Amino acid sequence: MEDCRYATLAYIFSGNKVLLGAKKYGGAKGKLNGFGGKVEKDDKDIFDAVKREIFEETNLVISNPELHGCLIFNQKKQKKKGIVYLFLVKDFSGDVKESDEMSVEWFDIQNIPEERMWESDKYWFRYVLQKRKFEIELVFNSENDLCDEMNIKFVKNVNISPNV
Ligand code: 8OG
Repeated sequence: MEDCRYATLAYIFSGNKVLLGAKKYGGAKGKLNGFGGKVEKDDKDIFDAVKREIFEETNLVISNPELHGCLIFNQKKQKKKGIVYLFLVKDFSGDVKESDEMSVEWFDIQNIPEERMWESDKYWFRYVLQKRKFEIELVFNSENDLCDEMNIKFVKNVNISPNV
């Protein structure tokens, strides 16, 4: 069986704003992103996992996360795959508070500094704002910094791996 690492990633919307954060340390330090992280063994499913991560990283309690995307990351020289389930969130309560791990900031969706995001997000981030559902496979070179290939498919419903 393939060795996969499963994670979640959520974009929280309020009117014409989206909540983004930047990691405060590690390899992704300073990169603007949605909120999420590894699916843990105690999570019931990916929906439970994304709720937990959002609470940990933003202090918001969310409901009805909508599964809108699946990002499949492949590295050329490794068998290991990363699968990230992407969610849109409109229902939440509580006050946004930043964590030790990430900053939090609302951005106008017309005015997002995309140059502060991961390089390969340019292939799909616009579809998040358009609220389209998609599955995308990104193949990285051996240095794991450049995306050499990508395949995107728009879907009615995002497929969830039975192994997650
Ligand atoms: O727990 P951990 O720090 O590993 O979580 C990583 C988070 O980053 C998780 O929400 C999934 C997300 N993520 C990747 N790769 C990429 C990427 O290329 N672009 C974006 N926007 N997010 C990513 O793991």
